[in-house]
Amino acid sequence: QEEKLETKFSPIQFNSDKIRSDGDNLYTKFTYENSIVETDANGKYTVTPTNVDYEFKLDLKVPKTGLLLVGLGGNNGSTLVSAVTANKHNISFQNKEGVVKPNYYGSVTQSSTIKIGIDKDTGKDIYAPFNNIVPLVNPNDLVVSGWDINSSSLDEAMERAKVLDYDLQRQLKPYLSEYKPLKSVYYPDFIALNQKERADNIFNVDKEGNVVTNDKWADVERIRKDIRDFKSANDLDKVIVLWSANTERYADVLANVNDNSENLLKSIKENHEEIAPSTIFAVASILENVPYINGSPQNTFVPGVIELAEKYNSFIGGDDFKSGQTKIKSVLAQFLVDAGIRPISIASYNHLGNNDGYNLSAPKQFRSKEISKQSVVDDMIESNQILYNKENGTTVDHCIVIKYVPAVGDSKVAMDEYYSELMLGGHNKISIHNVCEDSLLATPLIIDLVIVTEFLQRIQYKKIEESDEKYQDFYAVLTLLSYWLKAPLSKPGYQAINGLNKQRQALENLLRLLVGLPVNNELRFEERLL
Ligand code: NAI
Ligand code: DG6
Repeated sequence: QEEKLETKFSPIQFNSDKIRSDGDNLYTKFTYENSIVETDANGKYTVTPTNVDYEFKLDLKVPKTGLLLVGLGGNNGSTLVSAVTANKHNISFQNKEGVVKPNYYGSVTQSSTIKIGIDKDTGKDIYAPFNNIVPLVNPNDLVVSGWDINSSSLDEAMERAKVLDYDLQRQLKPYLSEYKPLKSVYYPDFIALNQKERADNIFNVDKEGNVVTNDKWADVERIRKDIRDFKSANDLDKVIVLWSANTERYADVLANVNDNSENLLKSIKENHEEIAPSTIFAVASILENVPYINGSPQNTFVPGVIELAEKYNSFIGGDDFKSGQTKIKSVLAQFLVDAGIRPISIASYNHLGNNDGYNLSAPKQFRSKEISKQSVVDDMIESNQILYNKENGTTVDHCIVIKYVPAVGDSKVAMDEYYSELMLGGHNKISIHNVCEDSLLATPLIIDLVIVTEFLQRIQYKKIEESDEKYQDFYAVLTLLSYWLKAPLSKPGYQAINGLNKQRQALENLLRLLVGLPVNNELRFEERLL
């Protein structure tokens, strides 16, 4: 039995004999329990419980962290800088309902709690703030900058976005006017043609100001330099790059082009047409060993990019923020299937009037979004062979419609109909009308993605029984970010997990195990056994 540790890293005292600290790091012993299933030729399962002993090492020092947003001048970008500024400077404002204090509602790390145990006397569940368990970056301390193909300063971008109440915009204006997006890479073929007039802040232009796409390696080098300059100018320990720019069309995945890391680098140097701006940003980030997160649906993470991230052990995560309609779907569809009810069709419509909607009104960009919105129920269907099988069918009719309606601006309207089969030929229809204030839902996700990515960089592990004493980092594809993403990128060969509750459980249990608590269960023997 090891000595009890005084937990200075948290306001909570964790009395676990599984943890120790040398002041700089927290070391935790954890037994990972699972069960391995073997299926024989007749489909019979044999299940064997397994356990593996690990030691985790968490660096307790919270680093000075910078965030570089691609698409800084967009609705999400300007709302993110507004949120951080309002919270940092404690800017309250007046709306028609009274005074509103700044907050980070919608952020799991800042505004949610996790269960830490049950009360000693009453047995009642006790919850603590998510960010009280282990040291995490405070979003107020993030240094934010980024690129945009549009030159507007962020006060102008905030006004253009029409997301925030006027009284808040008025107070934020002097702060936001200080933010000017860096010049960016623009390859017109990848985003909608209707974005062309916005593109006045580009570095890949010739002397006459015409866009050139014939030196893509120079574009990588330029972004790499921007990352390094930002880091040194702000004296940062870490930088994270996150794509919140327009949705691009899918890039074709081609043999000898982007199918492995070597071909990918060669194709960039040869200015191949399937190299997108987002590829340039992802590759630059990986080569700088800076995490890169994709908040949009395009397939930036082609096999060559994933392999490059693996080689450099540089973190990547994506795709596409899961903010409103899809977040509800990742709860509701899971609920229906887990309840033994058989969804037959899901029809999802939405209309929105912001620049994202304008870009998505072009067919190729819509297609990227359609793919990411559609994939969200795949694993749930596959999990239940009583409901989905050869006889009944193995799919749900899943229809995605997005329309651009300028009048509704950033207040996206999402309407869904879930049509399901019940017992003995019965049917159930659930209709949802959901007004998503898009950027106010998406911005807290950006904060969480950044804070959790930084945190994951501070965790290392080793298997206890192995003689090799070296601690390792997590695998390069950060599937622990999937809670916030519509089409979670997974390790090649593994299936994406879409259910929101499963995604959240993984995060909670990671925090719990690091402080020496058992993984969460709801067995509640205190009340259920005599
Ligand atoms: P937006 O259209 O307001 O902002 C995008 C910004 O990216 C624009 O300012 C544009 O000028 C800039 N941009 C385009 N190409 C660029 C490049 N190559 N380099 C640098 N900047 C570039 O869009 P919004 O609402 O901020 O959304 C951003 C992205 O996030 C979109 O792809 C959207 O589909 C995705 N998303 C948004 C969600 C939301 O709820 N707001 C949820 C899920 C995904
Ligand atoms: C229309 O679907 C625009 C999109 O960018 C969405 O607003 C965004 O992808 C959020 O999607 P969801 O399905 O999580 O509300």
